[in-house]
Amino acid sequence: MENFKKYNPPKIWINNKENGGKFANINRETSGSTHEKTLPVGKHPFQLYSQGTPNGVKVTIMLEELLDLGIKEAEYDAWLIKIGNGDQFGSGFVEINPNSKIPSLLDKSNNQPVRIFESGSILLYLADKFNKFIPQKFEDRTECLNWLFWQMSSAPYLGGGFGHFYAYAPEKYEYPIDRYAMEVKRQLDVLDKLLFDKNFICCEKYTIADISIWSWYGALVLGRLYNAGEFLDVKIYKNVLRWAKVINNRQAVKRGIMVNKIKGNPSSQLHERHSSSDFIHKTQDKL
Ligand SMILES: N[C@@H](CCC(=O)N[C@@H](CS)C(=O)NCC(=O)O)C(=O)O
Repeated sequence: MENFKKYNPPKIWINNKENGGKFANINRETSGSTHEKTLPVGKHPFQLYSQGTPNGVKVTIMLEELLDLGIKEAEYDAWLIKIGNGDQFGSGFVEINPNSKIPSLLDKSNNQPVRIFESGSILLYLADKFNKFIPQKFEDRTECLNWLFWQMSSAPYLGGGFGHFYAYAPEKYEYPIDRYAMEVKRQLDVLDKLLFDKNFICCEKYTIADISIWSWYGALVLGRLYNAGEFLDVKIYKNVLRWAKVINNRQAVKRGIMVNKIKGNPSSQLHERHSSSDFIHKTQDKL
């Protein structure tokens, strides 16, 4: 293993060095806020504090889908939390999510505002609240939740594992890239087999399972994540690709992926969203 630095762990790990990784300046081993910062609050029932990452877009896609069904109660203000600047460690954000990760949502439509964090929990909350994008039959709901939980536990291998070592680590190391590439390809194979004779992840309906899985694995096969499409040879996952393209064509998805986006073509970025008219003059990034 020539290109892998040898490391003898000390008895007790101490954070005493700059590791040079992309997020080294914001990573800490302690939780809690680093500075006082009140969060802005708009006029809509939902206040979203997020950035347009794969976890972030799950929520904006879901809210835009609900609005496309004519559900006005799903109107929202989306505020940008720049995680690269450490906004997730502001006191107001930590009150909503003590784990300091985007996305985080506040539902002001009740007497007592409700905080919701963890993208899977947010999707489930919105699906249950409006009875949409989740099967009603108990057995079907369970199958939908199987895949929602599958996504929540699988994506850290794709993002925190593969993406980190392939795209963000200061140097490329064969051992972790091999380990996580293998696992990500296995996950893609799981999905490809599942979608062989299906249009959607579960119960022949578009649900929160599709939204959550598309935001990571759909983005990956469409070549939008880590520039890794060729490396992972994603074109062999034909069923995943077919499914990803169908979802990519939904109007709510086209809008959802622009919200809180800070990368790519500037005209595809909507840093804050307060009204459906904010999308006018915006264009989706090309595949
Ligand atoms: N399991 C969480 C993961 C959220 C997460 O890792 N968010 C990332 C962006 S995709 C983040 O906020 N990173 C900032 C940090 O780690 O400080 C979820 O699905 O909501």
